[in-house]
Amino acid sequence: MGLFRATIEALHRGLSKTRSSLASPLASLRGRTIDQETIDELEHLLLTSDVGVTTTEAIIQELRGSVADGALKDKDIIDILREALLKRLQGKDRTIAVADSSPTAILVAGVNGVGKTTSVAKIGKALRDENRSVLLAAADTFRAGAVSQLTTWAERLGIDIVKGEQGADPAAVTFDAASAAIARNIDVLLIDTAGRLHTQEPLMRQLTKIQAITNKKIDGAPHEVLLVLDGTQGQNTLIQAKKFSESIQVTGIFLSKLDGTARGGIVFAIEDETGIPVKLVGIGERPEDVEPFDPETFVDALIDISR
Ligand SMILES: Nc1nc2c(ncn2[C@@H]2O[C@H](COP(=O)(O)OP(=O)(O)O)[C@@H](O)[C@H]2O)c(=O)[nH]1
Ligand SMILES: [Mg+2]
Repeated sequence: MGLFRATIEALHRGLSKTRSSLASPLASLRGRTIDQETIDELEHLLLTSDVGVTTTEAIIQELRGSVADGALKDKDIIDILREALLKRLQGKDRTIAVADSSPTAILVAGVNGVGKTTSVAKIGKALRDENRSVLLAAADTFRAGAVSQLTTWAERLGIDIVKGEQGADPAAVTFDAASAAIARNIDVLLIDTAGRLHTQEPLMRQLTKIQAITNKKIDGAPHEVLLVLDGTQGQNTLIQAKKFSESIQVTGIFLSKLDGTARGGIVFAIEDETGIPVKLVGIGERPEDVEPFDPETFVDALIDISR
């Protein structure tokens, strides 16, 4: 789905905190002879930027070999790192899946407060801006105020919504919304769900049920199951990704709040540890603050290649 356009300016703004943790110290390594000592410093830098042990070790090990071979003598440390980081992110399908025949159903899940509802609004707006018809399903019937929060977004964005009473069965709301999506010939159905902890067994089962109901109503649905992870939560997100994957088949990650963290490096840890591609990133609270995750744009913004 040619959904989103990545703009380096927007990401650059959003990632300003991450950049201060990674790019500034990185800049001080610039111009230095790349020897084992420089590599040591780079290793420390990557580890403190939440890039994670797996990615850091993989990159550092390769670089040590190249230093020993004398292959890096005349190279710029930034170019080398850029190449190494990009290599880690290559070969993943980051497109948003689309149904052969409408509607496409996108299920959005995650723990409390990570930005699920906001992300649903963001995706809804992006789709609507491309003249696609969108329907929201307010399947978070658990938390007080959740339905009205999504309803407010729907009204602001001029998007239709299907909802139930607070406390209603979210699977029933999903069923109604899927039926409406078919009846109204909607392009994309976006299903917002309640936040839940992976320790809350009944709630996790409910999510499995929502997924199953969607599939029963719409062929091949949900076409995307996006897990929203909060970029400010660091290593905690890894546990969430693993646990949710045990209940539902997560097809992509929406990494929210990248504007609020100095830990953009978490993208590498998430992909290395879970194998799930980051597909979209949230860089603010406004509905337009969403970007597709494009490795090149992201790495350039992260290490500030353009300045
Ligand atoms: N800075 C920032 N805040 C965000 C982002 N996405 C969501 N939020 C905020 O996070 C809070 C929780 O969002 P909400 O969508 O209600 O989370 P939910 O409980 O997962 O549905 C709200 O204050 C949002 O405005 C983001 O990308 N950046
Ligand atoms: Mg919500």
